[in-house]
Amino acid sequence: MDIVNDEFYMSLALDLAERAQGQTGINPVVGCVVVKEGALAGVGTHLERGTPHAEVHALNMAGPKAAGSTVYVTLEPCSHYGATPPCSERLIAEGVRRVVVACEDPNPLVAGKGIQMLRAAGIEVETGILKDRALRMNEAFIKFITTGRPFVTLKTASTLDGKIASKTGDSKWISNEKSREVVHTLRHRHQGIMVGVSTVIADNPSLTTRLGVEGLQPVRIIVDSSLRIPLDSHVVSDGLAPTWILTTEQADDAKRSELEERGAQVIPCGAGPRVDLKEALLQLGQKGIASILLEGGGTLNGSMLEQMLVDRLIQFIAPKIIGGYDAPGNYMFSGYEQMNQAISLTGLETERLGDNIYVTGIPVWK
Ligand code: AOF
Ligand code: ZN
Repeated sequence: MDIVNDEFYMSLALDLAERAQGQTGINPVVGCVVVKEGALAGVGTHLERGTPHAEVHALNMAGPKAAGSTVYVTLEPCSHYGATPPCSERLIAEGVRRVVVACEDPNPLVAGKGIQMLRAAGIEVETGILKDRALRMNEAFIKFITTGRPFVTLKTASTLDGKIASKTGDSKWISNEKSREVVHTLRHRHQGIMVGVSTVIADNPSLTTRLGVEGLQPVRIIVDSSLRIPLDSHVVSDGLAPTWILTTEQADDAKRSELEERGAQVIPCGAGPRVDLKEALLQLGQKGIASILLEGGGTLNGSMLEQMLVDRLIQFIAPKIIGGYDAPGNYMFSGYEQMNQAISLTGLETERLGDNIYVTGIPVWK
């Protein structure tokens, strides 16, 4: 049974924010709830970059009821002039009595100044209500706004013995239907999906979001050092979502033109011979990508891990053993000599999805 208190209203604000994950681009997801004399007076969500912030929608709905109200907001109200005027000024102008905030805005333009402005105007401010959930929801925004680089979630689906395909390359299907539905939800919530060209050659995936309802289509990002990608592959020819190909300055000009004629963007990252992955993430950040779902294969996963470029790891594990000395694994790299050098995960979360196991955690970079 829910108890009506600060957490009750903040969890509604967090639900509103969470439902908009994937649609705000490099902006955070933010929810806001206005409560006056024990009754809901306004609700709002930030919908899209460049459009009004959550507080504005909720205050507009509340109208004159905003005066003397309590406002719940999942992220510290902003203090800067961006695409819109500062929300803190608006809250002050409305005569709000109390503001409850889940977490501070890590944007250096805000970073505590919004809360200061509210307090200086005599508004009671409480912070930290359901903070962990609020931080988790905006983990990509937090990384992006503080580093300029996208948050990378590495996702794999493997057998119990850590294989992502059989020795002949068969991989349909390792995980169950429920796990695969979750993957489409993950795609919906990320701005880019990244794979290596070997995956495109082997599986010819379309890398689109397919949900029971309409989903968002992230940019398809292919790591392809020598532009081996077939011109008739789905990602180049189907036009269902933008396709960006990361390559090197050594890439063949003729192949590059052929890809561009078909609508793909070709982005050189470093002098070669391999794609400079650090440089790639920097360029993707500059192009407005704040979150990436890395879907393999094993070699690209391994390189990204080896270079400490992964921010979250998600693994779906199926209760199957396929064996095969040469069958590809989740994370292929030369590896470490000692167990104490192993990459370890913190903040572990697990869930049963039918007979599959979902595990996620954050790699600890020493
Ligand atoms: C809020 N409420 O709903 C959001 C906030 O480009 P702009 O003007 O939309 O500014 C984006 C920045 O504003 C973003 O980086 C973050 O600091 C804050 N987002 N703040 O008070 C909101 N979406
Ligand atoms: Zn704002």
